[in-house]
Amino acid sequence: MPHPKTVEKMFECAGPIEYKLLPRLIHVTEAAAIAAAYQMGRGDKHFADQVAVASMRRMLNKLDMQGIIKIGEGERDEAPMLYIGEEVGTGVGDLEVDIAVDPLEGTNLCADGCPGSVAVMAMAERGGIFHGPDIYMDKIVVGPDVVRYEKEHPDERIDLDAPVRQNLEIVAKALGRNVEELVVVILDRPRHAQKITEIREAGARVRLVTDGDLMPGVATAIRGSGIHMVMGAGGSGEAVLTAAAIKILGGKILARLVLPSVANGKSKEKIQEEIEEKMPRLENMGITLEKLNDVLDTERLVPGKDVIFSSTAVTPGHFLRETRLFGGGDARVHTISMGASGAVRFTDSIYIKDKQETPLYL
Ligand code: VTB
Repeated sequence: MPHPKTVEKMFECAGPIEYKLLPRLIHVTEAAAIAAAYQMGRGDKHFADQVAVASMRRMLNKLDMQGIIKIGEGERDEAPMLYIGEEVGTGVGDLEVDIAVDPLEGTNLCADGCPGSVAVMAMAERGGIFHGPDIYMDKIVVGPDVVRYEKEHPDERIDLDAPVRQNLEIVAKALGRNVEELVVVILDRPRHAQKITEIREAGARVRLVTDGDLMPGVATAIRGSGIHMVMGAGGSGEAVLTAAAIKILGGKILARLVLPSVANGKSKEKIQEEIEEKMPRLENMGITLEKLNDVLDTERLVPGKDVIFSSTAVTPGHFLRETRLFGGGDARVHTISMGASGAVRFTDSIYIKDKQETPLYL
């Protein structure tokens, strides 16, 4: 179907989740971001996460839906709430919704008052979000220009197993740039030392981030963000959330599950320990040791049709302004939200407490 040209047609295209829940989803991530912003820079990442989780959970439970958390805070962070499998929503109505959530992506960044922490959530119809374990995913994320280029040049495709240089050359051609002009975001971890060297040797520029490679993934689909590609292994939940946004924006992610002990080059014993600890759970999800190596593309990670996504910055973002707090509980938040119909919003919202007292600035 050709892309609808008018707002009216787009309105008709929106599925029930986008139509009914996207306006609410924005409030969910904004509430969590404001809660976290009060804990910014206080050095307590667990508490910052906890208030964001609690806020999100309260907001989710006000929504008329039968929601299930598919990607949550269950295993890796051992946070008390919004765990995988948790049911949320009032249960009223017939909207059956799968949810991926990271109430505070970049907890360290928030606790340290550093750029890059966000509250983020995605939703889709039942079965529309990858049901996977909270381990790592190795991944490559690129924007829509690369997808278009691949369609025009079927022999030149981004490949998770191809040499770094080859992938960079495809991205450069797709963007009409030289490899030297590309910026690749990658988590600053010893496990990425080799990849970082290869990116640099190929001539591209690297932006290392100490945490939070989810929003840089989204940024690959936004011209002017200065980010052209994301690579490397990070949280699998973060990768699925990236996939939700990148699917809506027409970009692409390729990912592969990997056990943290393997990615981080731990000893044979440690790897064996992790296999014994995690594989039974993984097998319950239909992921055997062989399947662990499957390449998961955007469609596998987020097969949903009625997908929505919202992210609100807590601290300054790659393309979002931070949450700002004023007197007496007033707050100003910057959010990117979007739905499968193609409606993408950057919203600058002000929550005023006292209408007479609060000055409103442009
Ligand atoms: C990444 C990053 C996250 O965890 O997922 C990372 O995107 C996982 O890697 O922001 P490490 O175990 O090496 O930290 C975060 O940094 C936090 O969830």
